[in-house]
Amino acid sequence: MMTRRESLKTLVLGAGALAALQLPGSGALAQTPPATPPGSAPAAAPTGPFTLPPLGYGFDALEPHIDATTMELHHDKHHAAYVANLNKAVAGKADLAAMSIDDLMKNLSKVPQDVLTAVRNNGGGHYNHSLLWPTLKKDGGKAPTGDFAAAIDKKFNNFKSLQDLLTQAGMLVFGSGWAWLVMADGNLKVEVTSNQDTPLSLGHTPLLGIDVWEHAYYLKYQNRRADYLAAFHNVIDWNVVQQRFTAAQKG
Ligand code: MN3
Repeated sequence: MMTRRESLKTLVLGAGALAALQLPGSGALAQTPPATPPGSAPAAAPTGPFTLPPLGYGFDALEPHIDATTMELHHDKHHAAYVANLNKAVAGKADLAAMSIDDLMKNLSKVPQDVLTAVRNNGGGHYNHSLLWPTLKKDGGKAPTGDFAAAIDKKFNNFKSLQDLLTQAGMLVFGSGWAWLVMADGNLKVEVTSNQDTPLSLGHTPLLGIDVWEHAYYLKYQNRRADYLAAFHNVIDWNVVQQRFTAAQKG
């Protein structure tokens, strides 16, 4: 009998082919609506165990690559809504409320069906955005060094090829989703997820996520996702990504 993980079809870029990433669940689950539409939930005061982390820098810190209004809405409204809706989903479920967001996303199989979609979408949204903010900084994009650089060269030939692969992955996400650099079975890998699905639920360790939901870029770039992705490379803090790589190596 196949485990859930074995049944997943993950994506390997580089061969030029992209397959839809399927997270655990039945066809019925796959047909459930995508994650919370923008602005559909109020960013209410914390009423549960999960909280919105601070951005860590000013909304305008990433100008001109990512505009201040987008950053403010993205953090204060979109991410806040995922947190609020996740807290609603786990309300009255002490076992879920006691879990860390990491453990929750690693163990979707333990989440009861009545809140699985809400936890998957909003928990993923909370986790993914919490991972995103610290990887961004002004004047980013500088190539990694040391063991991480060596691992990149070994897997992708060179840093530029990795950057190109991440851009390609971001372009190939159909609709809303993320492009990722992850550690999977001890190896670096580029993959994509739909909606707010997270590599953590596949047993992978995300190192860098690129949000290609329209809410991440539409105000400044409208339909020009390629321009957003090109600009995004200028604000990636590869030092943080490298720290995650090092931690994953030890873990
Ligand atoms: Mn987003």
